Amino acid sequence: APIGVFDSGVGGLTVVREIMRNLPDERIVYFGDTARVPYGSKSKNTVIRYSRQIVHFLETQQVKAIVIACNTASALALDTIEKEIDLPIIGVVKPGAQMAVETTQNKRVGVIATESTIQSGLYQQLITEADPAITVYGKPCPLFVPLVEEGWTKDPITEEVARRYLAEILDKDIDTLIMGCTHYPLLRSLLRKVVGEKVTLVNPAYETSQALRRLLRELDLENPGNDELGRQKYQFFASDGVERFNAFAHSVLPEQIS
Ligand code: DGN
Repeated sequence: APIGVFDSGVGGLTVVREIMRNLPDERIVYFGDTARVPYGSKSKNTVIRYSRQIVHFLETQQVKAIVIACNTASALALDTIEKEIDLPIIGVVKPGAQMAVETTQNKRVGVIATESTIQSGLYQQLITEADPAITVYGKPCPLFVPLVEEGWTKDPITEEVARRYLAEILDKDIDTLIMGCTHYPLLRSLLRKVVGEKVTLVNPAYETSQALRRLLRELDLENPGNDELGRQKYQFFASDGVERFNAFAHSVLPEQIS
């Protein structure tokens, strides 16, 4: 059976990419809610309602586990949805928060994400629960999503935007920065330039692929990897704009999809 992965749109493909790379024997069914993106500025109730609908769709695809690739939906909807379904389900926030706790030496961690994710306080909460000595500095960076979708991941304009957004948290002398939104790992080299060499960048998409591997192993749900799936291996659904979705997918994923 496949892994169900969903996101508010195309950004969750950064999570798909990590699952493809790190769990190459697993099948994936992806749903991107491109008709209703962004989630980052919507209320908790709305994000829960949308997430619930998508989870029901994924259940009809006979998935064995679900990954909420969207940071906003992970922060706002996971705790509600996990009580409603029988399937194992994980989000991206917890794996990202855990890695930040393990990484920081000076106990000063920055989180950049959408407005809703920062406002939910979940990254902050999980980190300080794990280690109360850590201080977390959150900063919403709403302009990053459209800039990435425009393809401006190496553009001087995006770099200037990043400098403005990050000035405040870099002043706090953080040594670890969580890229807490699906799109931000695509800005990795630009962010590296802005934050310098001393700050470790945490990618929740990668950490989630590792958490998924542990979960599947624990529940004995790993795919043995001997079936011939061909094109069926990865399936993608979007609620609107399939052309645009494809174009973005081709720029993010390691292999061609249909
Ligand atoms: N996928 C969203 C997130 O990771 O928070 C970003 C896109 C959005 O819905 N604003």
